[in-house]
Amino acid sequence: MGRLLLHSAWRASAPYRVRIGLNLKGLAYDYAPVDLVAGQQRGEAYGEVNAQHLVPALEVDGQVLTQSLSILEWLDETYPDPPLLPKNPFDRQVVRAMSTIIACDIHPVNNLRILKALARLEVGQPAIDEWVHRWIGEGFAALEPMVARHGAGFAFGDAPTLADCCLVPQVYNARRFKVDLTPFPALVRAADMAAEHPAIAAAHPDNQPDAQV
Ligand SMILES: N[C@@H](CCC(=O)N[C@@H](CS)C(=O)NCC(=O)O)C(=O)O
Repeated sequence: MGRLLLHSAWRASAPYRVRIGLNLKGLAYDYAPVDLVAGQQRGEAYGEVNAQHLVPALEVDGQVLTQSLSILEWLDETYPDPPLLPKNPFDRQVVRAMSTIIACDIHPVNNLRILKALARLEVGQPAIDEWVHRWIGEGFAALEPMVARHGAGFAFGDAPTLADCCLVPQVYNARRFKVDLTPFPALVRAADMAAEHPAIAAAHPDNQPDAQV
């Protein structure tokens, strides 16, 4: 495999997931920052990369892959070691269910474009904050017993999986929006432990070339 180029934004959680996956696989990649605050993702140039105008996009020898979960599955199929999914089909299903609670049910309703659309409808900041807290809270309430049951250090078992690729960025995001995480001790413990893994720590927003800290 030749050059990997990740179109990313330092604080955005979907590219953060892919950075974790790339680092866990030990893959070197080039980094193309997309300034979401300035709206660079909506420009014509980035539209040529990803017609959905969202990050991440991963260029592999000039071929463009989009959608963080399917990029992570592609990574796992192409570079099976270390695996991002357990071997047993029921276990794989649980890890995918944990991941999709975050990637399909929490994240899409709190994405930048949704919050901007709410603001355009003249929804005030306190109501927007309530919106974000509600959907993260509902998703985490479902995830907490799953992590408590299946986690053994990491979100599922004792090694990083696809679930950690999704959980670590979502907990980072929840803290950024000052969500009260005390009702979710198992989930927070798993995310904080995963965040210390060197490959996952290297993917942290503050460690990206476009970080503004
Ligand atoms: N389902 C997509 C979501 C991608 C996505 O929403 N990315 C956000 C950043 S986390 C984005 O590019 N937002 C730009 C915007 O809302 O304008 C994936 O998992 O890749």
